[in-house]
Amino acid sequence: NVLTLDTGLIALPGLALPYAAALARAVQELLHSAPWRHMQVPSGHRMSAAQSSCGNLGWISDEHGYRYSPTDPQSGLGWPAMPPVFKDLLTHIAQESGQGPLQPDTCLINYYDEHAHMSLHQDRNERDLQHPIVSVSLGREALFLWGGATRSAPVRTLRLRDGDVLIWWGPSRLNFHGIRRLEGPAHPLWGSGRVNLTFRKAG
Ligand code: MD5
Ligand code: FE
Repeated sequence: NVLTLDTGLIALPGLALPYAAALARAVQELLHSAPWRHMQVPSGHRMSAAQSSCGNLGWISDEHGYRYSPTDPQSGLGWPAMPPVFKDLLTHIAQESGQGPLQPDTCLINYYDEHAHMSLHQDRNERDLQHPIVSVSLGREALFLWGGATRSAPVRTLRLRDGDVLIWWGPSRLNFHGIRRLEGPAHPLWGSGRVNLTFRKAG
């Protein structure tokens, strides 16, 4: 079941549901070496969503700005490897979507509690913006803000549910987007929170 939401944006609702338990175990495991942290942004504020990363690179932010780093600044070590279940899921996503091959070198893991949000922004720290981005939603439902090529373009609100997979490329790749807030009932694995896995080829 592949839905076209926009030019360069498709959704595969619930595609990750069969992987939910294995994904939760893999996330909990990699948090032992790269725990959740609330990164500082150049304005000096800290993000309300907590983050971790795995793969050859990890997305980081500090007083100097946003970038990808081969090491976790908190440990000084490399990021945890991409867990096998992440790779299995990506293979499945590539098959079902016809997008691919997907060759991400990083997965950013965002954690939202009931107070967290992510303001409208563009993702432009990746070296080659031609590669698609894959997002996997786990846990509680979120209101996703889907804007346009400029900050002032109209913004639609989409609901991202447990197990939903979205793929962005081409004309949608630089669109403004964000998370307004979580909604709906608690989740059996993630409680009142939500986890988003964002797979990118950044290097
Ligand atoms: C989330 N994460 O649910 C959101 C949604 C982020 C981020 O936005 O940067 O961590 S993933 C939505 C997304 C990701 C990458 C590109 C685009 C949307 N896009 O080109 O619109 O935690
Ligand atoms: Fe983003």
